[in-house]
Amino acid sequence: MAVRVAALGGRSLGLGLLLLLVAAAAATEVKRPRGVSLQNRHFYEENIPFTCLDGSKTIPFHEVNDDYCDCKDGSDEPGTSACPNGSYHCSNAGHRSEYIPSSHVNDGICDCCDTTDEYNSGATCLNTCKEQGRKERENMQKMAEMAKEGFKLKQQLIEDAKKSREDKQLKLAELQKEKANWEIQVESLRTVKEAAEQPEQEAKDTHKNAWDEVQAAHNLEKNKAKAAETFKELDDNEDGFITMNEIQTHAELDSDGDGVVSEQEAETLLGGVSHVDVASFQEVVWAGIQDKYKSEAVTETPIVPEVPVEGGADSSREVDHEDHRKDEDEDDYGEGQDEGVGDDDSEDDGEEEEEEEEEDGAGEDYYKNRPSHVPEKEGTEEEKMPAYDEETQVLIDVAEKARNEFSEAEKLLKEVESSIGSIEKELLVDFGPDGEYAYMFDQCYEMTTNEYVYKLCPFNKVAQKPKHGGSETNLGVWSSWAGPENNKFSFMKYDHGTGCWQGPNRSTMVKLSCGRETMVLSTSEPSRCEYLMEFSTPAFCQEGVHDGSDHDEL
Ligand code: MAN
Repeated sequence: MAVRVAALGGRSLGLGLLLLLVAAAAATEVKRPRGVSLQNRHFYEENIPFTCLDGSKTIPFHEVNDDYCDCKDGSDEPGTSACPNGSYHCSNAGHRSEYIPSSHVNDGICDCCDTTDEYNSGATCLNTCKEQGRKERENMQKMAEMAKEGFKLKQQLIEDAKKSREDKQLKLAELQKEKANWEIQVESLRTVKEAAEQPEQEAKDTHKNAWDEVQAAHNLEKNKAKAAETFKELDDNEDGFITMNEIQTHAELDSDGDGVVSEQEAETLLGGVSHVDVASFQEVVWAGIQDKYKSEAVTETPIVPEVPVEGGADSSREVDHEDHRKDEDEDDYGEGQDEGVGDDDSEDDGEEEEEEEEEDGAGEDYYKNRPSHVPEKEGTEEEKMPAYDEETQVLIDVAEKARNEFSEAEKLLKEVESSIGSIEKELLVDFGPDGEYAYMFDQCYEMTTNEYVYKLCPFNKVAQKPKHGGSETNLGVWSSWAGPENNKFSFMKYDHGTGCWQGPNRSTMVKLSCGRETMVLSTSEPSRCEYLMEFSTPAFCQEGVHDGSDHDEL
C-alpha cells in the first residue's frame, strides 16, 4: 500500500544541508510505497510493473508490498517484513532518515522515531523525531562551535610551535658553540692533568717501592725469627744441633706419604748430613721444611678462641708472645709508636734486635728519615702503607686538583652534548603538517579508570599504573603516526611496551579527535595487551569540520 510520508534522505549530511532538508521535508510530501526512500522512489512508479532492484524479476506493481516476497533482494517488500533480507526506510521527518531491517517492521518494538515501522502491530509509538532532531542539531551546533574554537586554538599552537622551533634552532647553534669551547677547555685541562700526573705517579711509585722494601725486609726478618724459634723447638736435647732423630719426631715432614719420616728422609731434609747447627739450619734446612712444619707450641697448646671474660685470666702465653711480636714489628717502622713490649720473650727480643741490625734496609731508612706531614694513626696495621711525605702529597694534591678540573669540564661538555642531543632529537619529530602537535612534547596526560591510572606522554610513551599500588607497566613507546593515508595524523602508534605473558609486547593506538582541551577521553584494551586511547586536542581541529570521525554518522 502506498503511503504519503515526509521525505528526508541521505546519511552523513553536514549540518547546513541537514537543516535545509529538514525545512524542505516539512513543506514537501512525495507519494511512494511504504518503506521506500526518496532516492529510490523512481523505481516504484505506480501502475508500472516493478522490476526487482537486482534485476532478477519483474512483477505487477500491485504485488509490491503485498506481504509476499518475490524478489531475491527483498526490494518488492520495502514496507513489510515478508523478505528476510529486505530493509525498511524510515523518513523520520524532523530528524535523520534511516534504514532498519525488514524483520523489525511491525515487530512490536518502535525502531523509527517517526513510528512508521509499527503501523500494524498495535504498538504505541511516540514520534520523537522532532525532539531527537532538535537535540542532535544542538549537539552538532556545539560541536561546530567547539571545532571553530579548537581551530582557533590550533592557529595559536602553530604559531607557538614555529616560534619554539626557531628558538630551539638558535639554542642549538649556541650550544654547538659552547660545545666547541668546552672541547678546547677539556683538551687543555687534560694536558695539565697528564703533566701533573706524571710526577705524581713517580713519587707514589717511589713511596710504594720503599714500602715494599720495608715489608720484604720485615718478612725476611720474621722468617728468620721463625727459623730460630723452630730450631729451638726441634732441638729437644738443647745441644745446639738438630739431628735426624729430632727431625723424625715431626711426622708432618714426611715426604713419601707413608706418615713416617724415615732416616733417609730426615737426612735429606738436613741437606745430606746427620745433624746441623743453627746457621746451617737457617741457611739450608729451614727453606725445605717451613711450609710443612707444624709448631709444637701451636699443636700442643691449641688456642681455643674464647669469649674474653671481663677481668678473667690471661689466655695462653703463646698468644701473648705473638701479640708482642706484632707490636714489635709495628714499632719497627711505625713512627711515634711506643707500645710496651712485655718482659717475657727477652730472648726473642735479643735475637730480633740482632737481626734488625743486619737487615735494616734502604726502605727503612727512607721511612725513618722522611718527614711525614700526616701523623701516623695510632695502632697502624702492619700492612698499611704509611702516609705520603709532604713533597709527594703536594704532587698528589696538584694532580688531584687538575683531575677535578678536568672532570668538571668533561662533565659540563657532556651536559652540553646531551642538551644538543635532546634538541636535535626533538627537531626531528614529526609534529604534524604545521607543527601543531609540538606543544605536547614533554607533556603527559592521565586518565584514571577503576583499576589503573593511564598516562599518555605524546611522542614518548604510554603507561599503565595500578591505582592501588604496584609498578608502572609500559604500554608502548612512540613509534609513528598511524592514521590512514588520507588522515595520517588521526592515530598515533606506541609499541614495544612491556611483554605480555604468553602474548605480544604491549602496544597502544591513540585515536585523536578535535576538542578544546588536550585530554585523554577514554582508554580500553580491545584485545589483550593491545590498548586504545581516545585523545582530544585542538591540534586535530579542522576548519569548518566538527570532527574527523564518529559524528559523520549522526
Ligand atoms: C596486566 C595489565 C592488563 C593486561 C594483563 C595481561 O594486568 O597490563 O592490561 O591485560 O596484564 O596479562
